[in-house]
Amino acid sequence: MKIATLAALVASVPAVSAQLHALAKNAGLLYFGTAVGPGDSRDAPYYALSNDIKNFGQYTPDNAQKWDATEPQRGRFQYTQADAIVNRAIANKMIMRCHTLVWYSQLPSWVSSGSWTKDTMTSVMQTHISNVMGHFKSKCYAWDVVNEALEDNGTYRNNPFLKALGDSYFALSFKFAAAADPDTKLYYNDYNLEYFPVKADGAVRIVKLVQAAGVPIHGVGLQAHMTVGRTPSRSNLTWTLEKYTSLGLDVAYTELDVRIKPLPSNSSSLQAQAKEYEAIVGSCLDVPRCVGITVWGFGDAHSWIPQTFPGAGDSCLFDKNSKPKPAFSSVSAILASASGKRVPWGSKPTSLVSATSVVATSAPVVQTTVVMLPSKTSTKVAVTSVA
Ligand code: 9MR
Repeated sequence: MKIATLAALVASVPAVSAQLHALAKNAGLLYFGTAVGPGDSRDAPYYALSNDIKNFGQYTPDNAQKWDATEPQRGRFQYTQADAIVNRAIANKMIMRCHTLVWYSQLPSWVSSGSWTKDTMTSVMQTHISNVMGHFKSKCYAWDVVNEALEDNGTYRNNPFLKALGDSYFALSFKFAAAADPDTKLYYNDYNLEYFPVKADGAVRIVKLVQAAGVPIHGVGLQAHMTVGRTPSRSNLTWTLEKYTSLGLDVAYTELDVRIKPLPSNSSSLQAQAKEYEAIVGSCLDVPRCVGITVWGFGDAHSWIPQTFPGAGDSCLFDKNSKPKPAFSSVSAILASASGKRVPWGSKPTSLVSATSVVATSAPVVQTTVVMLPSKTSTKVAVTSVA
């Protein structure tokens, strides 16, 4: 789409009446959500927006459910911060995506520096997963069970779990998770799957390992920490999402933001950003089993980007004063354009799930046929930065 056309589209959507979650639901998604954290309430306009279910129907805690927050010392579990977020979601009648259980980062030193055998690490993982998931049982629509287990070249990231257990830690994590809460959707979650086909295929390998072990896995979360000027096209993004739906899984964008560099942003970089947000949201709308979209914070004053990527920022849908940006309008417009055209996953007829003969029930989906996707050229984009 030409910039002029996009600008016309953007201008045609009155920001005040556009409400992301409401539009997403009308478009057949389960939710449009955001990450939330303890600092949110210090910014009144931001906090008010974050509690507005018409815009955000789903929360992910940014840090409160991570290992260092929930089990800082072995066997000592604490949930105060995470409970506050979950209670907010319940009060607002919002969906919770819960995040995350087995991850190399934000691990307390007793785990990262411990010396583990196969048996002791198995027991540590089982204790952690069953306590944390047990505490939030039946409150989480989905859990990111394993997070960021891949390097960008598709090899397994070295971490204490891999070191002790080899690649058996994937199936074990999902097995313990399924036992702790059989009614939640269990996800593998990672970044740069959108950029690097070799990394996306690494996630396929992990999914297949878990499936081959006879253990449930329900979804792949694509974090979508993107960079303006480098976001793949809508059709390439769709192609990546279909790698996972063809295995009988759901997909979701779980941590979306599109950072701008250099700063300050200007009207041209903000329009480019709007177009890239539109492509990402559009790709989710193109895939029947893409269940929802979560942004990793929605205001430029609250984003993690400037601290981690100096010189980059302005990555969100709202500016530093919680005013909607062109990207908010383009996302609203693309969601509005899909209104009524997409049947939500779960109630849609199986025929909509293309040739993958899957059983569409609320129970884990059983794949019965392997489908070869039409080959498409993927844009391999050179990125030097990682999320
Ligand atoms: O938003 C989180 C930030 O506050 C933390 O400092 C950071 C530390 O790793 O983690 C951020 O969240 C990450 C998420 O849990 C996993 N994907 C990448 C996110 C951004 O770093």
